[in-house]
Amino acid sequence: MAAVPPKVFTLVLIRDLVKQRILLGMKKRGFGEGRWNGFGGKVHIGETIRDGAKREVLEESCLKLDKITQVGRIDFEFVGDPQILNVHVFQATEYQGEPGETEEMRPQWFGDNEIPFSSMWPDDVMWYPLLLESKQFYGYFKFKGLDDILEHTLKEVEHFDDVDHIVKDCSG
Ligand code: 6U4
Repeated sequence: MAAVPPKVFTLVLIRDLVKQRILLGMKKRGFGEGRWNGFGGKVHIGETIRDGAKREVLEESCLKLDKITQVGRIDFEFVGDPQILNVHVFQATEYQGEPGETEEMRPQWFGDNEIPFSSMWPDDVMWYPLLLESKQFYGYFKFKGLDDILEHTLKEVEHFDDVDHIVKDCSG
């Protein structure tokens, strides 16, 4: 049987390095509903991963980003689902506009020391420390359901695969 190609996603964390705070959104619907998370979603065919990330931020938080930097790559596996999620994690420290609530997300700033991990995906408490220390990382998390992590790996990396090529199919 042919392997199921992974699905490519983005996740963007907007950080205010001066005020030492991070912008998260309360996911109001869909995958991850009821959890605080960065902004992002599926990359569309015909756009680059980087452009897909900026598009999702605009759609979900009303903020326009110019420069975003990749800080992480995380692969998620869910028991019983053969399709792996490849999530490209970016950071932005500058933006245009003001955060605004949308149909999908309700944005809110949190101090770097007050991140609401108990209302977030359970992997986040493991890798946010690397993000906050400006380290680049690769993670793999195997979930059972939406709450239990059965296995994981997390390591620092030097570089990432290209995120500026046009995505030609759902697997990037
Ligand atoms: P639709 O409903 O088609 O608009 P779309 O906005 O394209 O969906 P969405 O919102 O379902 O995609 O994307 C899921 C988001 O959740 C992505 O930003 C990746 C992120 N995500 C998925 N699993 C995660 C996890 N375990 N931890 C985490 N973020 C996760 O921090």
